[in-house]
Amino acid sequence: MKQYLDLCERILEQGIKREDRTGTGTIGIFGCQMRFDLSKGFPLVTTKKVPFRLIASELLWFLKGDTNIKYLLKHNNNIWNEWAFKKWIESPGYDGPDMTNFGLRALEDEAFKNLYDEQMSIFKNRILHDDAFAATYGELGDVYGKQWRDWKTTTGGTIDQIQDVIEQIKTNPSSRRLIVSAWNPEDIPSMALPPCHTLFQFYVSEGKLSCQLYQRSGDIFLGIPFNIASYALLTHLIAHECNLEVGDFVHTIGDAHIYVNHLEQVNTQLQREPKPLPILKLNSAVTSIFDFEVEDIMVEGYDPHPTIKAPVAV
Ligand code: DHF
Ligand code: TMP
Repeated sequence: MKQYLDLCERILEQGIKREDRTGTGTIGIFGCQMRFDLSKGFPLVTTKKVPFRLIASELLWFLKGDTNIKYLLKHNNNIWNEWAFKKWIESPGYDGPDMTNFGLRALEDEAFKNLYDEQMSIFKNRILHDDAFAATYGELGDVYGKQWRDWKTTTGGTIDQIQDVIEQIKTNPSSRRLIVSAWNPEDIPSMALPPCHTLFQFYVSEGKLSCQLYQRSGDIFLGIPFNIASYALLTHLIAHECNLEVGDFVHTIGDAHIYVNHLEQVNTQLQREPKPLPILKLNSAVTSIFDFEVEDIMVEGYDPHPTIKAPVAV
């Protein structure tokens, strides 16, 4: 994972300070690329503990075409809660205490944080136990899952981009058009967060499947370790279904930034010695990418340095 640590170092050295949408502040650069040879181990950051289970359940959620956080909550995965919660507190149906700007306020005000934790816990409970509530307020809008599996066409039909790209990889592997796009300009206004991983392309050569992702915006400390592992896993899953070996995962990032309240955490990581990469194990009995469950996906030999906590900018 030297490339990830090199990128952190480069942003610390060359990054320009900028204000950002969340009001937190970042230092960043524009345009960078990392390349991971997936045959040399699974690229899960080792200089802090990255919860792989959450990455696997999030990817399976995308692959199911699901855009409601209820599935994630059932899998004890809380990584998308804040963005659904934000839609809820901004809706006319919400009549609890004022939660405006909860992300930043919870960091600065202990009493508010308790109030926020309480409201978030009520929200999560309702998503899990009240189907009608979940159907409306668990929805993140037409985010990844929708665009990947169920892209709306102008003629009233839909396109399953994942199914189609797998079919093309199997039947026309030398194609230069093996692309999936999550960026649907018409749908952007309905999304809780416009897709950060916007477009990816596959490439088959010498029996190996490679993937390149264009990510428009990357939170280097929190989001990027998830994104690297998620696309590495997706490449493995598709290679598994298509009887190919894995090649490279190429990760291209547009706005690559470190939030100013993650600087200490990034420095802690840079002081740590990277460990050997784990190995990914897939249940070989599962053949279709759409049939995988979390239990069918495991990493072996993952022995990371301890967790480093950081607040997520909402
Ligand atoms: N917003 C921002 N500002 N950064 C993001 O990385 C981000 N990622 C999103 C949605 N919005 C975002 C979706 N992915 C975490 C990781 C990925 C992610 C969302 C959140 C995160 O908080 N990870 C923690 C552990 C979380 C846990 O254990 O529940 C970590 O330490 O990696
Ligand atoms: P933005 O929409 O203003 O770019 O904010 C999105 C933030 O979330 C930005 O810091 C990038 C980060 N992010 C990731 O790094 N990876 C992800 O997968 C997602 C969803 C978000």
